[in-house]
Amino acid sequence: MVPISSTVSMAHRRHGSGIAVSTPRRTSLACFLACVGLAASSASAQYSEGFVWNRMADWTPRPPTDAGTSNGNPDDDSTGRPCWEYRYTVNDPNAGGLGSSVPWYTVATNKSVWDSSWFGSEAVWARSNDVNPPISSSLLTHTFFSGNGPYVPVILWRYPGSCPVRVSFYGELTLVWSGLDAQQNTGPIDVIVARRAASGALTLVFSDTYARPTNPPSDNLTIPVNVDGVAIAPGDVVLVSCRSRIWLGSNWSNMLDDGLSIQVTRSPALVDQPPADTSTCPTGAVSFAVSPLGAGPFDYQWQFNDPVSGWTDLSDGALYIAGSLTCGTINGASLANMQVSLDCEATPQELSGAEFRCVVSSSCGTETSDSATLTICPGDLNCDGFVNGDDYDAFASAFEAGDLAADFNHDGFVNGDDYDAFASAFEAGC
Ligand SMILES: [Ca+2]
Ligand SMILES: [Ca+2]
Ligand SMILES: [Ca+2]
Ligand SMILES: [Ca+2]
Repeated sequence: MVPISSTVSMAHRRHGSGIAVSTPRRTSLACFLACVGLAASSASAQYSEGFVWNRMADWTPRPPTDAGTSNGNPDDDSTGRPCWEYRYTVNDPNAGGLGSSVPWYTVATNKSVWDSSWFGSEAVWARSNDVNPPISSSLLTHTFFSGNGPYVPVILWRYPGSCPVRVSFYGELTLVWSGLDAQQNTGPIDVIVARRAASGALTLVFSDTYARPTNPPSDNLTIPVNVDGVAIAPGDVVLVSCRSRIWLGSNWSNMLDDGLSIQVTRSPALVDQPPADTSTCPTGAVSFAVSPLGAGPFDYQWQFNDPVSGWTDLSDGALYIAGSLTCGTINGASLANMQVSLDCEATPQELSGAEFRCVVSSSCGTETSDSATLTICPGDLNCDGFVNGDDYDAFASAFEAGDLAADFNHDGFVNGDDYDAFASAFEAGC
């Protein structure tokens, strides 16, 4: 255990070390305040594109009567929904740093309690009154004394929305190597921003191990963060934490996270995986699939980018191109998985490169997936995925016999034009 006297001493020095808050963080806070107007409607708990969570801006002090309790933990965002939860990992002999089999942020956490005065200074969430690890409005601290640093602060951001979104994590984090023997606090620091899905699956959004700067020497290191497109569904949690790797002397490492913001960049986000590009032969069959994000039920509407009329809703049955030419059969135009069986009257080149996409809807709204491209390999006559001598032989024998199977340009005649067209498709390969 950390001696109380050491803890007191640490705390006074911690604030005496004078961590500067840089201008860019102030600027991002101002930007945040300007963006609050984009707040979501409170009825549906749906957050609009542009909405920003910033822990410092959302920080709500508790009344002194809440000291020693976890009232108000989690703290709420600017719409009044609880989301910022203050915790710490409990000593676990198996817990290690990034890359270990049991990294610290995967270990069970306990809720912190309100301490309205951290050794006479600012308010924090902590293990108990003046007991490490503290988390203030702007930073979290991993403290260690004589090789003992078993309590690591962990911030949990619990997504308070009822509909899935995609978010960006942007801004900066600043590490500060501090302590009574700060010259000994030279060890690297692990930093994580991780997403924990409702299923319990953990994904690192942002993580690395940072060495204390030596050239030039500095106690501070600012880390830019810019990760976009992270899918967040109801029940998901984001963990933010830092942990020193080497525990020497009576020291602590701070991470300022007030410059880190989470912004909604897509709302609602209903498409988890868009359809994939695919290729086939002129008489082949392919499927396009989209997987949804969050809870259903979902409606699906597949679309085709028609060369004449643009994006057009598909329905089961014949696939038309340019309004009239039948190019095959659609099955599952309103399902998550759609099959396209090709049989083009037109030359298959007219459909090659065609784009398909899916409009996914739920009670949260609508999202259109990215499009997938269908590539048709005209020279692959026997549909085995390759263009080789077998295809050449198949064409040559049909051509010799005057069989319409050799009518490569689909004009109703078998002649030299077909031979030339097949020859160039053969050259091109798949
Ligand atoms: Ca708040
Ligand atoms: Ca206190
Ligand atoms: Ca072939
Ligand atoms: Ca022909």
